[in-house]
Amino acid sequence: MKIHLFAALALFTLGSFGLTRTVAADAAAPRVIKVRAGVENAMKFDVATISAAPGETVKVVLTNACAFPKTVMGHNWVLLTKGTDINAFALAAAAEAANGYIPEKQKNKVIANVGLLGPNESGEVTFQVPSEPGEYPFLCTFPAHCSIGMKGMLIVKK
Ligand SMILES: [Cu+2]
Repeated sequence: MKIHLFAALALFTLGSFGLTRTVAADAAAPRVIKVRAGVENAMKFDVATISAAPGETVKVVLTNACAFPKTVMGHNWVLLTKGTDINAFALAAAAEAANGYIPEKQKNKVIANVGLLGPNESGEVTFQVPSEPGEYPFLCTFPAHCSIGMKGMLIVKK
C-alpha cells in the first residue's frame, strides 16, 4: 500500500514538472515567419511586408527556392536599422563576397540576418524586434538582387 502511494506521488510529481516545462517553452516561443526567396526564379521575397509589435521575438525562416548554384544566385535575408539607405548598403555589400555579402564597415546597421543560402537550403534567425516603432528595411545582399526587387519592410507598430 505504501509503495503504491509513493509511486502515485512520483508520477504526479513528474507530470507536474512536465506540464510546467511545456507551458514555459510555449511562452518563450518566437513567432515564426516563413519567407521564400526566388520562387520561380523571380528576384523577390514572397513576404515583402512583415508587421510586428515592438520588442516581439520573431524567428525568420528563409528558404531559397531558386534552382541555381549559390555562387550564381544565392540568397540571404538582412534586416537593417531604421533609415538605412538600402541601395548604398547593397552596393557596398556586393563587393564583399568573402563576408557573405555583409559589408564589414556597415555591420552595425544589421539588426539580424540569415546567411547566404544555396538552392533549396533553409536558414533561420531569431531576434527581438526593435522597441522603437517605424519601418525597418530588409533585403537580399547578393549582387543586384535588391535593385531588381528582392527587398521588403519590417513595420513595427504598437
Ligand atoms: Cu537574392
